[in-house]
Amino acid sequence: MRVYKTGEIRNVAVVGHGACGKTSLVDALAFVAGTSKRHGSVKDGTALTDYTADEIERKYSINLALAVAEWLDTKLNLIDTPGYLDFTGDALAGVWAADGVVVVVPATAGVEVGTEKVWEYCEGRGVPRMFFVSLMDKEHADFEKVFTSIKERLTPKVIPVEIPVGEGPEFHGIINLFSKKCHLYKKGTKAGEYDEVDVPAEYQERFARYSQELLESIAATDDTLLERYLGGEEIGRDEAIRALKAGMLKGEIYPLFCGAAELTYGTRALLSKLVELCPSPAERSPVEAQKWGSAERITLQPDDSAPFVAQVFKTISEPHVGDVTFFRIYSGSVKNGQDVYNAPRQAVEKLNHLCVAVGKERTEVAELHAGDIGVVAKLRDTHTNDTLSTQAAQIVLAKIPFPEPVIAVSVEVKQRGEEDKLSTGLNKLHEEDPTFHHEYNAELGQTLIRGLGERHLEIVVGRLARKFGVHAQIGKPKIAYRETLRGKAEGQGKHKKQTGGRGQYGDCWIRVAPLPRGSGFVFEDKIVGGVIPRQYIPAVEKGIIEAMGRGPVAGYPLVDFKVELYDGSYHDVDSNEMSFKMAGILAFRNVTPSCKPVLLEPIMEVEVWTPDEYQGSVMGDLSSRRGQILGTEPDGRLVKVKALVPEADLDRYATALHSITHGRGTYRQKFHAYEQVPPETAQRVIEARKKELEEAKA
Ligand SMILES: Nc1nc2c(ncn2[C@@H]2O[C@H](COP(=O)(O)OP(=O)(O)OP(=O)(O)O)[C@@H](O)[C@H]2O)c(=O)[nH]1
Ligand SMILES: [Mg+2]
Repeated sequence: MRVYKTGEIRNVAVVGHGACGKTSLVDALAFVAGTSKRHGSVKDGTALTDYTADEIERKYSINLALAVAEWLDTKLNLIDTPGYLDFTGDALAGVWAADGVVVVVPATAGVEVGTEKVWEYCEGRGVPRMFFVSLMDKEHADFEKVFTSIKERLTPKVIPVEIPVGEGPEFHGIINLFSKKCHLYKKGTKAGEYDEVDVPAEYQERFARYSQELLESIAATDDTLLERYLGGEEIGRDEAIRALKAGMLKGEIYPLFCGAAELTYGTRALLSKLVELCPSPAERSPVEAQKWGSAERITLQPDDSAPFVAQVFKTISEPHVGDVTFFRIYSGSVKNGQDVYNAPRQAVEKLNHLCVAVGKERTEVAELHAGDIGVVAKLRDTHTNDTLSTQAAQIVLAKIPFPEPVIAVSVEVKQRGEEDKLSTGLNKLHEEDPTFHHEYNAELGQTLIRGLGERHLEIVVGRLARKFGVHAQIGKPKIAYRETLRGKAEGQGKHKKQTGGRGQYGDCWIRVAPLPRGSGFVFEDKIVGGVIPRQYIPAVEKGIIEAMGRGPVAGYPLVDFKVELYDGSYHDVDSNEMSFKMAGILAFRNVTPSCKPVLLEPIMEVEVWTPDEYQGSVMGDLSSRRGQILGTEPDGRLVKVKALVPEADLDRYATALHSITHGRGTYRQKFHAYEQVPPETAQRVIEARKKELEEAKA
C-alpha cells in the first residue's frame, strides 16, 4: 500500500445499532475498492473487521477495527465499530478518531436505541455525518419508513441523495439524484457492478420530488445559493456537491444513501461519495490541545511540518504479539522507527514497525502523514486515551470521554493462588478498555469488576482465561451491611488469666447507647478515682474499636453508638495494656446484644431516564425492588424517575432496565444512606451471613 498524503486521506467511522450491517458494509467497501481481495462474511467468520476469536464465535463485533479502501486515489480509513451498547466505548472511540461518520440504519427496523446513542456521540464530537440505509434487500425493507424515523428521532436535516428501485427481495437498483441516472444491478454481481440507465418512467414522479427536496435542502445551507435557487437559476452538480460538503461540515445537512452491502449493491456510489463529501483531515474543524503541565492552549495544525501529535484511541492485546496500539495523528508526520514521547507518563516510545491495519493484517509503512491512522505493537507505557507527541513539544489532547460503568459483579479465581495473576490481568484489561474497571473491596473481601453490561463482563472473563490463563468465575457483589443499636445497656468485661508466672488482669464497666445515624463511634472516659489507671484507658477503647468490626447481629460493622467507660478495677502486677484491650472486647460482646441491635443496609438514590411509554413498568419494577418512588419529571424527550432503592435489590439492574425499556432506559445511582433492614429480609441476610462466616472458618 502506498503512503497517502493528508489531502488524500478520509477517516470514516461506521456506526449504528447492533446487527445493522456495519461490518458487512466495511468488508464490502474494502473488497469493491479492490484493497481487500476477498469478499468476507460475518456469518462465515471471514469478515475483515470481525477477526478476533470472540467475534468469529459470536458473529458480532466487540472491538473497533480498521479496514482500508483505496478509491479515486484516496485512502479511506474505515473504522468499523461495535453496535451493542456493552461495547459502546469503542463506538465512541471510533467517532472520536474520525473526520466523517456513516450512520448505518437498517431498512427493516429504522432508528433504534443504538442509533440514538451513536448519534449523541457524533453530536458531542461535532463530526460530519451521512446515513446509509442498509439491508435494502431484506424482507420488510421500507425506505420511506426509515427516512421518516431518522427525521423524527434523529434529525430533520436528513436528505436522500439516492432512492432505491424496488425494496426487499425486489430491490435491484438505485437512482442517483445528482447524476440523474439509475444503476441497475445484475443478480450475482460480484463487486457492485451495474448497468447505468435513465430513470425508469414509473420512478419519474418520485425522482422529481426527491430531486427538488435535495436541491432545496442544499440551497438552504448557503444564503447566496438560496438566492440564486429561488431566482430560478440552475445549480450544477459540482456546485451542489461542494455546498453539500460545506453544509455537512457545519452540521446543517446529512445526506442519505442506500444499498445492500452483502450483495455489494450501492457500494461503488458510496465509496465515491465518501471521497467527495467527507472532509480530509486538513479540512475538518481544528482540534484543540494543551501543552503538558501548563494551561497554554494550542490549535493543532493537520500539517506535516507541525510537531507530531497523535491520540491512542484503542489498544488491543493479541496472542503472540502483545499490545497493539491504534493511533490517530492530529498534527505532524511520523517515520517508521521514530522516537515519540508520552508526556504524562514521561515515557519515550519507539514506533518500530509502523503499520497500517486492514482487519487483522498489518502492513509496514515508511511513514504516515498528518491526519492518518496508524498501528504499532509493543509500546511499553502507552495506553488507550494517551497522547503521543515529541519531547520538544509535549502536547496532550483532551481525553475521549468514555462512558462510566453501569453494572458490577464480583470475580474470584477458581484456583487458589491465582489471585496475583487475576489482578495483573484485570489491570491489563483496564488499560486496553477504559470502560472496564475493577477494584478490590477489603471490607467485602471481594474483587469487583464493572462494565457496560453483562455481555461486556462475560467477554472480560473470557479474555482473562484466554490471554492471561486465569480462570475466574463471576458472582453477586456482596452488600456492605452495617449494624446499629436502638437501646441502651451497661455491663462488664473482665479478662483474668492466672498462668505460671505473671498473670493478666483487666476489668471494665461500660454503658452503651445509640447515636443518631452518621455520628460514628464516640468513646467517653468517665473513670474517677483511678479505678482504671490512665495508661490503660486507651487500651479499653482500642479493644472496643477492634470488636465493633463485628456487630452482635450478623458480624457486620457496628456504627453510630456511644460507649461510656465508668468503672473497673486493676491489679498491681498482672494488669497491662493487652489485658485491658481484651476487657474492652469482652465488655462490647457482653453489652451490645442487650442494646436492641439491628441490621442496616445501604440505600441508593436511583435516577432512571425512560421514554414515557415505559414509565409505568419502570416504576412498578422499582417498587417490586423495595424501592420508594420520590417523584417523576419530564427531562427532554424522556421522563426521569427518582427513587430510593436498597442496594441489595439493584443487582444487575442495568440488564433489567434494558429489557423493560427495550434498551432505551438509562440510569444512575449513588449512595444515599443506611437504613434498617425490614425484619423478614433481615432474617435472610443473617442466615446467609452465618453460612458465609462458617465457610470462611472452614
Ligand atoms: N440480507 C442482508 N443481510 C445482511 C446485509 N448486510 C449484513 N447482513 C446480515 O446482517 C447481520 C448483521 O450484519 P453485521 O455486518 O454483522 O452487522 P453489524 O452492524 O456489524 O453488527 P454488530 O457488529 O453486532 O453491531 C449478519 O447476519 C449479516 O449477514 C445485507 O446487505 N443484506
Ligand atoms: Mg459489526
